[in-house]
Amino acid sequence: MKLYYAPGACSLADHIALHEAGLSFDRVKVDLKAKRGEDGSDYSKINPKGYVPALKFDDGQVLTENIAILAWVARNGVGTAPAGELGPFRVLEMLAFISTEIHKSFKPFFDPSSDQTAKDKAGQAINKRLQFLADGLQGDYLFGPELSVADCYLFVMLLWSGKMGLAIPAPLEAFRERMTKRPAVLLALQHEGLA
Ligand SMILES: N[C@@H](CCC(=O)N[C@@H](CS)C(=O)NCC(=O)O)C(=O)O
Repeated sequence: MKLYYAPGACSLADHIALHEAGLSFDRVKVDLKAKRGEDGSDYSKINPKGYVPALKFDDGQVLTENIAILAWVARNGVGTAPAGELGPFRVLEMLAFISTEIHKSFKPFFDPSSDQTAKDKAGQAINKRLQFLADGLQGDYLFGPELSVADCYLFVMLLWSGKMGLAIPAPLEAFRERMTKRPAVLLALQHEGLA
C-alpha cells in the first residue's frame, strides 16, 4: 500500500500510526499546489478531493480522510482502545474531536487572507480544546499507558501549535516530548525531512 502525504501536514498522523502498527507501506510525497505525486502521479485522480492523506491499497482501492485511515490502522494493529463495548467508539469520538474541533480550527493559520483577529480567535479555541484533552489525559497517552491512533493525530496538532506560537498546556508539552522519543515517530519525522 501507499501513503500519499505532504511533509508536516495532517498526513503525518497516518504516517506515524502506520509505523507504530509495524505495517509495510510506500510513501508518496504530494505537491499540494501542483496536485502531483513525486512518482509522477496525478494526485487529483488518486484523491479527487485534492488533499492529503490518501492510502492506496494494493488492490487499487483508496481510503481518504484522517478519521477513516486512522480507524483502519487502529483495526490493523495500533495500541488498545479503552475497555468495554464502547472502546472503539471512544477512539472514534476522540478522532472526531481532534479532526473537527482542533484540526479545522487551524484554518486561519493556513489561509493567507485571514487577519490577526481570526488567528487570535482560532488560537483561543484551540487552546481551550487542548486544555480539555490535557485535563482528561489518562497516564502517558489519551487512553492510558498504551498509545492509540488518536495520540498520533494529537501529536501533529501539537507540532502545529508549537509552530504557530500557540500556548500548549504543560501535560501536553510532556506528551509531545514523550511522543518525540518513540522510534515510529522519529522514523516518520525523518522520512518527512522534519527530524
Ligand atoms: N478532511 C480531511 C482534511 C485533510 C486536510 O486538511 N489536508 C490538508 C493538509 S493537513 C491538505 O492537504 N490541504 C491542501 C488542500 O486542501 O489543497 C481529512 O481529515 O483527512
